[in-house]
Amino acid sequence: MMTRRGLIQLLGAGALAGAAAPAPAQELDPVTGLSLQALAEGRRHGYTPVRTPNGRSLPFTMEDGVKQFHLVAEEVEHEFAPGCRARCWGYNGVTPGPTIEAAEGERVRILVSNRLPEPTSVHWHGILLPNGMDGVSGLTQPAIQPGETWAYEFTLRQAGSHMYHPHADEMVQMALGMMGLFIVHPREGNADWNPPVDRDYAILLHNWALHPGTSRPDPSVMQDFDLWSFNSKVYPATAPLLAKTGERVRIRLGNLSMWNHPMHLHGHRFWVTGSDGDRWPRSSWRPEVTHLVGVGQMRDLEFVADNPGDWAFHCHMSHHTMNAMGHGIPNPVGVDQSQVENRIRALLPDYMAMGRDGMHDMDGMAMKGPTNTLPMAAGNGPYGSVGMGGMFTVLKVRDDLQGDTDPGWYRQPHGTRAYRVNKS
Ligand SMILES: [Cu+2]
Repeated sequence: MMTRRGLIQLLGAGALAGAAAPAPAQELDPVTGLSLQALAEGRRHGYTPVRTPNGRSLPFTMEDGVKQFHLVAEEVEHEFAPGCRARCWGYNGVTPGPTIEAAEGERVRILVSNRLPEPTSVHWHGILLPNGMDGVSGLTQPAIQPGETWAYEFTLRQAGSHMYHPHADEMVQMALGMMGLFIVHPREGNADWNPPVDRDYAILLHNWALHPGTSRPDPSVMQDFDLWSFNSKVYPATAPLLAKTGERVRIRLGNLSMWNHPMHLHGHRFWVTGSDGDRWPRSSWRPEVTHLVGVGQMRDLEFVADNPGDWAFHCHMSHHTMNAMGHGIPNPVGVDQSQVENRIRALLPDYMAMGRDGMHDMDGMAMKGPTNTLPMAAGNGPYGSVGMGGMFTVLKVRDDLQGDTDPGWYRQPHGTRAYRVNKS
């Protein structure tokens, strides 16, 4: 008869073998779109795996009880939205790099291979670790030279929302897209994280100086950026956030851009429940509809999706919900340009006099920009142009949501939509 101790040993060995053996890492669950590996880890530790809109989690292998990841720093071909591509830098073929997910208490090893033309390093932003694992080139380690692979290894002593990014030529490497999310799930039974969420989204906020007509982000720009992104995508290419009515949702927001972003959610009140510092005590949670995510910060927003509809979620800096546009131009609002338009066309054949009555006509339908350049605002909703770009997406709350399938546009119940009073 098997002793209790023997049974535990057998189960332990089985669990280890199961984790180490097949690695169906890239195989996706058809219902949620999450990887089978991430779902299995969530079941094992009792958490909901994180969803990275327009992105994915980094697969791992188990090596002698250590959860091992491999990041490859390299140049990547990236599409911000259809019609706009650029040569960026990232990890494993994408920007932002894949999301690293692990559980509180686990030991992780992260191999970093440098396929860039210059030295790099990786800093684990917000993670408590030994000094020599902090990834600050020159200070805590020599830089990782092109062609080299280095290993970082540490035990996760905390749960929370964190990030990773280079700490070598940061200005250039981050401006070109090198960054990623590092989510540490709470160990099972950690009451600080109650109630658990049904959907856990994670988004990195960033800005890019991809000047009209070019295809390589310009790292020298400090303020006047051309593109503002969620996980390196701009609206209308940002994936919608989905929730079934009644589900508890978390949105983890990290900001590695050069601006602060007041993030605004329509139709719901959320609670700010934590930062990359830690899970906040319940007494510090507060209800908001707009919350500032400062440069270098992370914030966790949580709410119950109790209001069906298509709800805007966006940065409230109005230039941050725009795609490429000129700054520092003369103000055209209210100026009759009809006499000068033809004279300018003699010099610039495609010139369009615009902006007299506002800039709504600068959306994708009306205006064609230089090659590889998105219109300032675009996106079509059920009632016409949404006239947005950049840091904008839609939270879709539905009673009958099926898995992670986009349910299309919301059908508002009769008599619940704003209505026209007179014809113009
Ligand atoms: Cu913003």
